[in-house]
Amino acid sequence: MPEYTTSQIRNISLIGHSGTGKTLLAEAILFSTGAINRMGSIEEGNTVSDYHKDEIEKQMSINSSLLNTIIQNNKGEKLKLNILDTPGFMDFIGEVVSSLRVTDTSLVVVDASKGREVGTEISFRYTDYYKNDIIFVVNKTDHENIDFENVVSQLKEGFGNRVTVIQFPVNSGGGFSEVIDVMKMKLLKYSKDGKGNYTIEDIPDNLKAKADEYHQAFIETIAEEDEELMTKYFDQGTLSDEDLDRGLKIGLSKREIFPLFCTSASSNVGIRGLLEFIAEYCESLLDSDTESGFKPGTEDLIEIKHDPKGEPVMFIFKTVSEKNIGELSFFRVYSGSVRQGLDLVNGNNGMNERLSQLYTMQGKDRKEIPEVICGDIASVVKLKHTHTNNTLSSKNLPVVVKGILFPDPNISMAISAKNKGDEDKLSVALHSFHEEDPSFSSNFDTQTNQTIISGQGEIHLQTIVQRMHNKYGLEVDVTEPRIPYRETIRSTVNDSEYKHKKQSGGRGQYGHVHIKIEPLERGNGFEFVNAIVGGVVPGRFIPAVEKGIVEIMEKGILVGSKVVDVKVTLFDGTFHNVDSDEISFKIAGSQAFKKGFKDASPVLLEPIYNVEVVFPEEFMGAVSGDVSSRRGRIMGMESEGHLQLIKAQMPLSEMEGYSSKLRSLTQGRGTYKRKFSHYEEVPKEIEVKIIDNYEKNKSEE
Ligand SMILES: Nc1nc2c(ncn2[C@@H]2O[C@H](COP(=O)(O)OP(=O)(O)OP(=O)(O)O)[C@@H](O)[C@H]2O)c(=O)[nH]1
Ligand SMILES: [Mg+2]
Repeated sequence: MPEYTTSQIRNISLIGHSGTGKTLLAEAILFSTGAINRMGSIEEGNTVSDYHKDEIEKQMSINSSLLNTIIQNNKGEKLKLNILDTPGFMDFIGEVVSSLRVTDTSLVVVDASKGREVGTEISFRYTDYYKNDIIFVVNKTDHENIDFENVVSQLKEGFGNRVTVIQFPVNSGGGFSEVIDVMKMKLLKYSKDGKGNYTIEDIPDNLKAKADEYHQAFIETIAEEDEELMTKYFDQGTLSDEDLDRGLKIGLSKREIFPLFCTSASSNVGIRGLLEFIAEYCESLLDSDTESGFKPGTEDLIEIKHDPKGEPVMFIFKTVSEKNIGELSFFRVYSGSVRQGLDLVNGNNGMNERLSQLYTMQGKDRKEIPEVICGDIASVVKLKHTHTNNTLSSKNLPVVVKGILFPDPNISMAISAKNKGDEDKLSVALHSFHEEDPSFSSNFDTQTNQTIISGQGEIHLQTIVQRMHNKYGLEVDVTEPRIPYRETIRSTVNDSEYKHKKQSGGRGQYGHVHIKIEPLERGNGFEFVNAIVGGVVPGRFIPAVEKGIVEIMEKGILVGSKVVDVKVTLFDGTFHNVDSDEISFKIAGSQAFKKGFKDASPVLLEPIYNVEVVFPEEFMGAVSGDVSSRRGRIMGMESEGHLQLIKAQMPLSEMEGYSSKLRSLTQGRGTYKRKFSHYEEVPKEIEVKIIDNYEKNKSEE
């Protein structure tokens, strides 16, 4: 049995803008609590969390890592703290959202010298969906020239007055070592040896007024939570410690208060105070009653009680394929407990699954454990039929709990193996990367005959290509995908005739048709009408005529792209008793179509995407100018805090390299999403160029 119970487990995620110090903070937490006996550093590439080769090379997190340690609350009770350290670079947002799904509290880490950044805002936005409790951690308080109060007001501006200072720095800058706790109303003096211990002293006179002000603001935030507290506050001018404790817990869980701490991960200052707060006030799974789920295959809601003695229910939030052991699935238990050898059912696909070895994780290090209890996070090897976002549960209680909402991909590239013999390997690799990271996907585009990979940004795709090389020895070419143009017509041709006749000894070939070709409304595809009377084309050849037309439409006429939105009426023809056959009528149909199509004012259609661009407002001119230069139409603008949102429609053919352009225009702070909307005619002067190019390439081949 583990030495802790469900009420003694806390799960937190570290989120926020890249480079704010999440990974080093995690390292400092492990070190301060004795889980490791030496602090690693990002520069030396030896932190517990950033252990992958590419993370060490790039000195940034790419995957979320699971860590754990023991903390203690005021009563001396030992709690297990699970930590998910997530990457801040937005290309890896998939790792963030999956971590939010299984943690109750998120520490939003902010760089004291930079304040609120775009990654602060984006990661925070996702916590809204998963309803994580929030603690702000202003890290790097040891930087010179920081303006703590300005950082606090930026955070309040972005996230409201719920942002409430609990600890503020006394001596920010190089020698940072002292903070004032405005709940305890004490000065905490941290040791300078990096061990992270502190001694308690009274608040010096010159800081009393400031401490009082923050203290008062804290009490008022709590009092605002409900009427009873407000009345007490008005009557007594303050709140009792019990009321504050209770109000704080409720406020945290209702996201009505976002406590704020200041730390220096590199010198281990402020961390212990933060951990004491987490131990005292953060939720365990038992503080929320149930987990919402569905009866498999239906939309019938099931509420699963967070009951340590209940039927086992576990949710897989992450899959990693490790070199020596194969697939490792990370999960959280939401009810009951699970052990090795337990038989469960996968609610998503109905398959049975028996659990193999279970592990608790410290970065890359695994320790085998016999049991994982309700609320805890751990990993299991070699699940046969179970993937990220699946629920495994007791056969007595088949269920699918609310899954992770992975963001849609916003960039696509075409990929091919350099070595033709590697194509199977490539497809295995693509499948496995999607398993590991559902924010990445791949598909074969039959229109353009290309394998397309899609993800959250250029770096995301580059990282995956690099991993393919490292793990599978795969050499690949990555190029911009071909644009899936379409072809259609604008006018009607009443009579297009073609006679296919061949007399070359023996039996000849004969097929002869008259067709009418007319445009259909956009999106209506193809319609074929048989208007033959008197059997001038015998019934048995009519499907062949249609087939010939469909085939040539698939192949395309102008630039080899599919023809759409046309109606064809077969209304006349002739046949030969001996020579007519299906092939002849197929040829006649396709040639009559080709001829008529060229006379029916053919045009090219291009895919138009709905694009949403989010960026700080100071880049408005640059971003909107760029959208227009890409033939984009701005459909609307909204602002959210100091962020600007542009909604536009843009042709796919103009979006080449858009994400890197947007980054360079906005100092890395702009992001965008895109989704296919519809097809539209290509402007004439551009169409001419596309057709010329196509002809040129064809004659070269
Ligand atoms: N001076 C100072 N440097 C810090 C502190 N915390 C982190 N750093 C440095 O800041 C850089 C980024 O730290 P990381 O811990 O990798 O930041 P991160 O938030 O995990 O970054 P991503 O994984 O890219 O999101 C490294 O060079 C750290 O050594 C701190 O408190 N003070
Ligand atoms: Mg990191």
